[in-house]
Amino acid sequence: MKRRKFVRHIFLGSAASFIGADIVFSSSMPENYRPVIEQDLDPYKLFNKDKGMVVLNNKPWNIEARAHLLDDRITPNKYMFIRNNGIIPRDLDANTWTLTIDGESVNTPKTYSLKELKTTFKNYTYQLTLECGGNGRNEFNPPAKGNQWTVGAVSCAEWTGVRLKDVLNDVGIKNDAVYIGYHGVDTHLSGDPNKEPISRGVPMHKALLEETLIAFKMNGEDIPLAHGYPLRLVAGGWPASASGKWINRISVRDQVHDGTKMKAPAYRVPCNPVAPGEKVKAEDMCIIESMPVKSLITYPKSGAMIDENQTLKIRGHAWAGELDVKNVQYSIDFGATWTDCLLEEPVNRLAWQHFNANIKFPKKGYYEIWSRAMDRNGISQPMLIPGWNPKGYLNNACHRIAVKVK
Ligand SMILES: Nc1nc2c(c(=O)[nH]1)N[C@H]1C(S)=C(S)[C@@H](COP(=O)(O)O)O[C@H]1N2
Ligand SMILES: [Mo]
Repeated sequence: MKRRKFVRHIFLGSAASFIGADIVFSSSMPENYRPVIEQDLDPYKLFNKDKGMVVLNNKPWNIEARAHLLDDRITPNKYMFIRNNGIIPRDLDANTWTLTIDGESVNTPKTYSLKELKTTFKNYTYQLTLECGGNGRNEFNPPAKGNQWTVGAVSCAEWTGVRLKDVLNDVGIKNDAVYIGYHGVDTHLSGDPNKEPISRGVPMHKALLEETLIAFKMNGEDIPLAHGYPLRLVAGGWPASASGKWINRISVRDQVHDGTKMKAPAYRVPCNPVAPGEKVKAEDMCIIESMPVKSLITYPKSGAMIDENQTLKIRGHAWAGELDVKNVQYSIDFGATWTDCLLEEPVNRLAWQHFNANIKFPKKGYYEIWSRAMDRNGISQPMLIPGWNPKGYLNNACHRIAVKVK
């Protein structure tokens, strides 16, 4: 599975608009050279993000939301986290964009133009929850290396595209198909055009689900560049690393996809629980599939002051990977007692669900409100922290906010 070989000036063309001026001596720029101004640019303007978003890393760009910014039912771009493993591509032209389906398990590879994809196959729109496998990593002890996400690496936008299933059917898939793997055009941090920053995928049963989309629209508009313009895979409910951005190729494999970041320890957890800090052998690490049940209180903002006798209406979202959420409860006494919240049905499968509750506090003082969701199979969020794992994935602890009653 060799990567397409091409070198180019990553930064020409649209780079000018990006910098706000022509690069006068661009013809003398080394190949793959990144003008230093990029790291100085204001990421909020660059990506149209709200000023409340938190930049965790600028090389590559990784930006997270905060709980109260995720209050919308459908996450708008300005509050959507950005997770990159490499360098965001430039100069992408939707008019000439193509997607190739190849791999051992297709008889004849086929290439579609973006236009063909949009017009040949029926378009579907779903709200899909995307959460980074490392969301919540900052709470693990001993600490895990990587972006120290708190709670904000999750979103639920409305994605429009074609079903991966329809496209795979059109190409024709052999019986020995096991997995699909995506390929995007972002650049490896080293600048080496033969290395991919990431190339992951999903098993066939997930690839063939109705909600697994090859998407070209987000919230009714072209997908913003940082989120995968002009074409991305969206496999809601699974670690968002499975949802490849800027994709131009999907390979149907006769084995578990072996692209970059498919091997242990990337996006894997110990198959069986381990003690905190323990070394885990590669063969004892399992690929993360459906994400665990989780909830987020998006109103009020942590630290809210309320008056005695005031009823506080809290609200938020809950999600549970491939499953739906059966109930959400809140506690104001550190988990000693729990009360049911009102929980809405999901708009569609794999969309997060909204909850709310009216809370009365017994007297003045400091409180914490904890939220705890339970999935369809009866599994709840752990109160504080789930099993430690080497890379700090899957922290689905109860969300907790502080409130002062005065
Ligand atoms: N091509 C490509 N696709 C990618 C990535 C990447 O670095 N390159 N990062 C993955 C990871 S780890 C996550 S969590 C999601 C983040 O999607 P977002 O930036 O649109 O929120 O994209 C996934 N798809
Ligand atoms: Mo991720």
